[in-house]
Amino acid sequence: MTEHLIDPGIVEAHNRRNGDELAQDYEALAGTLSRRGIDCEAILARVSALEIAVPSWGVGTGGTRFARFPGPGEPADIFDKLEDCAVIQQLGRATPRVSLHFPWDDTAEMASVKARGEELGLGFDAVNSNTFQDRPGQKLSYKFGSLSHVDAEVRAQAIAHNVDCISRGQALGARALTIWLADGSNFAGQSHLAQAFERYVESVRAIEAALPDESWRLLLEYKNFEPAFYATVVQDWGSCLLAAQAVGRRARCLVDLGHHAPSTNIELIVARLIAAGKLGGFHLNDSRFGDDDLDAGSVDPFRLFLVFNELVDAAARKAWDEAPALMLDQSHNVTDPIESLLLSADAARRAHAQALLVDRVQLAACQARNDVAMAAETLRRAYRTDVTPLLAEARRRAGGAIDPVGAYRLSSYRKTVAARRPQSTGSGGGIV
Ligand code: RM4
Ligand code: MN
Ligand code: MN
Repeated sequence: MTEHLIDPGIVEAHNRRNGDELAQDYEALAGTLSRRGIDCEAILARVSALEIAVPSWGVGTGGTRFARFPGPGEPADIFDKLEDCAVIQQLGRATPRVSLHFPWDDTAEMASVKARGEELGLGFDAVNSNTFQDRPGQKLSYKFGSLSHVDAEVRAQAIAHNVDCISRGQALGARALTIWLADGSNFAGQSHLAQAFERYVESVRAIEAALPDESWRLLLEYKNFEPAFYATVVQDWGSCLLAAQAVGRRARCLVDLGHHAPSTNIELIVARLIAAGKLGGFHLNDSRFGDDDLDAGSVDPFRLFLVFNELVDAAARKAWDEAPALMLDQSHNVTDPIESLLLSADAARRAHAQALLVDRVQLAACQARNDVAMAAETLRRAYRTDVTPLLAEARRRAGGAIDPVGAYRLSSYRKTVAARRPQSTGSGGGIV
């Protein structure tokens, strides 16, 4: 029996109050879709099956390089974080797994973390390594890089950390390791551009060789800049693809939506990675300038839709051996992280639902006759459809809340945990 941290009676009462209105809205939507030849129930089933992992670091308040302003009741350790993630799953029913980051989350035995996850109805997604910071007592510094460092001993230490992350992941029942590498240079001439990349690939090969079995994935992130502003070792999808291809079948590229220059056509990158058989996963978020880590779909929901449109199209064409893993990767600086994650999971499912509504036969016909206006309109028509009742109905049927943020506020969960969790201090900057 799953332990619920919010009294199910609160969710039930809230759903009762909103139930009649939802039933009417859902019926109206089903009618609209049926006129278009779309079975609303079939879309609902597909949307309900879409699972998005949440990052353990996302439930804490993030910050900028300048400051962090923590809210009340911040999680202090991995067990607090699991509780907040369980609340998100209880209300939203879209996020059944948590992604851990090491060493940030290695404050406890993995067996007890796994057991607590089970009690709360949570599983574990990809584990994340961290060689972008030094930890207290660490033998060698990552100041000048880690997996691509000029010194083989530093590289060996970074490889060993990643291998340790894999065994932690194994203990949790995870099946993937995600590597985001901060390595690079801040000055022209600081490092040898070609050799740094070769060293990185060689290190990743050693990590890949430590994966437990064929079902495991090694997800490689790329990022255009920061903290290496002159030249990042894995700075774009091209470098990432080269690395994934050099390393082998289990290595795949991970597209973090925020890791691109503004106005980059990310859906085109997605299409290319699918064609190469190397799209392993996503870190969903939104951004204005760079790795802002804003809530998914909060700035440009149309772009999120266009990304999902590629995924739905690829699934329909059976263009991949497995669907990419989805995760949120956001920094919540001015909102309650639980609310942001609930709304972001909803945004992802919304984009997926809208993409499922695209009339692909009509789109293909428009493309074949170069009917540009109607091709674009075919996409926009799907995007304009308000699928809110479908998302709410999916949650309700799964035992979640019709309006998850409304139910969350009613529950006073934040106030309750703030009474027993020590107040976190805001001093010092920090990215997450
Ligand atoms: C990076 C990257 C990684 C995340 C860290 C915290 O920019 O997105 O996925 O682990 O931030
Ligand atoms: Mn990321
Ligand atoms: Mn990032």
